[in-house]
Amino acid sequence: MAAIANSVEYSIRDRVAVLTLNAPPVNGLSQPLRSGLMSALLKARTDHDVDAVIVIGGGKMFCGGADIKEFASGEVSEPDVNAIARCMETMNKPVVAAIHGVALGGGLELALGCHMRIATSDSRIGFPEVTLGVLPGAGGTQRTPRLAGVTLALDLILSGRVIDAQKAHDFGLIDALSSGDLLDDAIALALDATRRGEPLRVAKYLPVKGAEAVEQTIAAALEKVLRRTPGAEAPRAIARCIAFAASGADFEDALVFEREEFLELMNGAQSKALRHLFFAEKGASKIPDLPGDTALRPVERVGIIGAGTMGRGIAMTFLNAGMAVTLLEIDAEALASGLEAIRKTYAASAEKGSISAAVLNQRMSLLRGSTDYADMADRDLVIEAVFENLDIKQKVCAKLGEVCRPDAIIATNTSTLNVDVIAQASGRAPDVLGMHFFSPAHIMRLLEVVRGKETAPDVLATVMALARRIGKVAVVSGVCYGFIGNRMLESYLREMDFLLMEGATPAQIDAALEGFGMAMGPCRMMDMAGIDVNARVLDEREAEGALPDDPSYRALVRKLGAIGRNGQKAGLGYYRYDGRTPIPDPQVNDIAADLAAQFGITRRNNITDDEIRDRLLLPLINEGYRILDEGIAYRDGDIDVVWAAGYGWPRLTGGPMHYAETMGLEQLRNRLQELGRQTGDRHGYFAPASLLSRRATGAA
Ligand code: T1G
Repeated sequence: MAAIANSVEYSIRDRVAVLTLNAPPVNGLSQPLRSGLMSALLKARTDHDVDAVIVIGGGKMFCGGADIKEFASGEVSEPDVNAIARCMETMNKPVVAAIHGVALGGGLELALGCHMRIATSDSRIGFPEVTLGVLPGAGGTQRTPRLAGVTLALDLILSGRVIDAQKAHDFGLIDALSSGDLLDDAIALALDATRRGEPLRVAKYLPVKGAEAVEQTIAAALEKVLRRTPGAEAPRAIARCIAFAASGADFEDALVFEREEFLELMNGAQSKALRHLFFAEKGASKIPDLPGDTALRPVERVGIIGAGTMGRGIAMTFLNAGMAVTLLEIDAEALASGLEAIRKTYAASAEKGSISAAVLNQRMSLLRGSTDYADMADRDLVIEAVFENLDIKQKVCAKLGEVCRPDAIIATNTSTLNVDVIAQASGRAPDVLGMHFFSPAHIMRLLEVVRGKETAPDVLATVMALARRIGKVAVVSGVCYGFIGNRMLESYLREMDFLLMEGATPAQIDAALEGFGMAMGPCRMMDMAGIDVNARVLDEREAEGALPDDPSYRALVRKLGAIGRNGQKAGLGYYRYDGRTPIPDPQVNDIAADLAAQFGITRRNNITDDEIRDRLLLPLINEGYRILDEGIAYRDGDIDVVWAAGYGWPRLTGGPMHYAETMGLEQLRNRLQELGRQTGDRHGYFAPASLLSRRATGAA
C-alpha cells in the first residue's frame, strides 16, 4: 500500500501487523498521525490474522516527538499519546517499538507505551522537552522512573540530552539492539514473545526504582540544573512529576497531574520563548531570495590563514567535522606553535575523556601546516583569520584571489571590517563572503555569514549548508559595522561606560545584567574579550570619522586601553584579577570619576538595577529594529538567534526582539523616549528606531 504523508501504513508479515509512521521529515506526532495510529492499533487488536504488532518509523527516524506547531493551540487534541499508550498496554498481543534514527520526546513516550522496544545500535533517544520549556507530557515522567529509575529519569528529562541505544539498553529503556534488519529483528522479538506465552511486561505496573531516596535525588538534580537557569519553571515541574511517580500514586492520577503541569508550561511565556528560538534557528538557514535547490560547490578541503586563537579555533571546528585542514602561517615558528596548541587542546580533551585517543589521532591526521600560499591552490574553501586590520586583510585576500582555484570560496573572519572592501581586494568578489566565528570558535555555535553585495548565490548557499555540517547555527548578515551582534553590542557597551562615569560600578552593572539572565555581565565580558581589542577598533573608527561627535563616547574603555588595563589577560581591566577571579577595583571608579569631571557628566548614587538594565538592553533592541529596517537581518528571529547563540542572552526570554514583543512595543518606545529625556540625549542615542515606531503604532 502506497505510503500517504501524515498517515500510518498497515501491513502484515508473518502474522505480525507492521504499523509504519509516515509523516516526513520527522514523523511528528500531529493529530492526524495520532489518529491514524490509534485506528491502526484498534484494527490490529481485533485482526484474527495478527498475533503481534510492530510500530516503526518511515523515513530516517522513528519519531521526532510531538508536533511542536500544535502547541500554539494551547491544548492537546485527542487521541493523545496517553490514549495510544493505554491502547497498546492493554492489548493482549505483544506491541513492539522498532526504533531507528531517533525517538525523541513524545516519540520516546510512544515507544515506552509499547510492551518492548528494539533499536538499531546507531539510534538515539531522549526527552528534549525541557529545551522547549515543557516536560514529557505523555507518561514520560511516569514510565521512565519505572523502567530506568529515578536518578536516570531525572538526568535524562532535566538535561534534555540524547543518549545512544547502547546506553539506553544498559539503562533498561531499550530491550534489544538490532545489528541486522531492524524490522526482521523486531518481528522475531514479537513472535518470540507470543510463543513464550508469558504475561506481557507493562511499564506502568513496574515499581519506581529509587523511590525511597527520591527527595534527596531530586534536590541534588534540581540544584545542578537551577544553578545555570535559576528562573526556569520546567525543571521544577519535572521534579514535581517525578516525585509524584515515586509517591506510589495511582498511575492514571499521575498522568492527569503530569498533563496539568505540561499544559501550564506549554501556555507559559518561557515555553513560548524557547519554541520561538527553536523555529527561529531552523528558519535562519532559509535565505528569502535564494531558491532552496541552489547547486552547492563541493567543500571537503579547507585552508585557514593565520594560526592565532581564531585561526586555531576555526581549524578545530572543521577538524571536529572530519574535514581536512591546511593551516597557513607565514612565520614557521608561529605555525609550529599553532599546530602544537591544537594538538595540546585535543590531548587535554582526550585526557578528560571527552574524546578518545583514536579521535585525537584521526583529527590530527587531517591537519597540515604550511608557510606557502601555493598550498592553498587545492583548497575548496579558504578562511582568513589574520590580524583585524583592513590593510592586512586586503593583502591576504588579494593573494588568495591569485592562488585559489577558480571555484574555491574565500571567506574573511573579520568581526567588524567591511566585507565588500575585502572582497574587492580579492579580485573575485562573487567568491567572497564573511564567516564571522565567535571565540572560542570550536565551541561557540553562532556563525554570522556576511553576504557581500557581490557574493554569488551558490557561494552563500554552500556556506549555509556547510555551517550545519560543522555544527554551527548560521545567520546571514548584510555588510555594516559589526554586522548584527557587534553592532547591537555597541549600544549596550556605550551605555555601560556612560553609567560607570555617572557613578555605577562594574560589579553593580554586571550583577544587574546577570540578574536579567545574561550569561556574563558586560564588564566581565569586556575583560574576557580584551579591552585593547575594543579600544583599538574604536580608535580606528574615530580615525574614519565613524564615531558620534561626542568626546565622552566610550571614553572609559579607551582610557583603560590607553593605560594598559586590557582585561583579564593583563590582570587589570574593569576589575583587578586574581587569576581568573574578578575583584572590584576602586581605581576604575576613580578613573570614571575623572572622566565624568572632564566631560561635565553628573555623578550620582541613585542608579538602580532597573535603570541599568533599561539603559543597556533597550538601545540594544532599538538597534535591532534599525538592522531589520536596513535589511541587514532578514528576520526578527535571526537577531534573536544571534544573541541567544552568540552573546549569552537568556533563552528563556526568546532573544532581544522576542523580549521586546513580550514587553510591548509601545511601552518600549515610550521607555526609550523617557530615557532620552532623563539623560538629555544630546546625540540621539535613545531615539526610537523608525521601524519600532511604525510597528508600535501598527503602521508596519
Ligand atoms: N515539531 C514540529 N516540527 C519539527 C519538529 C517537531 N517536533 N522537529 C523538527 N521539526 C521540523 C523542523 O522545524 C524543520 O522544519 C524540519 O522538521 C526538519 O527538522 C508530547 C510535548 C528530530 C532530531 O524537541 O530535534 O514531544 O525548517 O532540520 O536535522 O511529551 O528536528 O524544514 O520547515 O531539525 O533531521 C519534542 C525537535 C517535542 C525534537 C531531526 N521533540 N526536533 O533533525 O531535521 S515536544 C523535539 C529535532 C514533545 C511530548 C512532548 C530535530 C530532529 P523546516 P531538522 P534533522
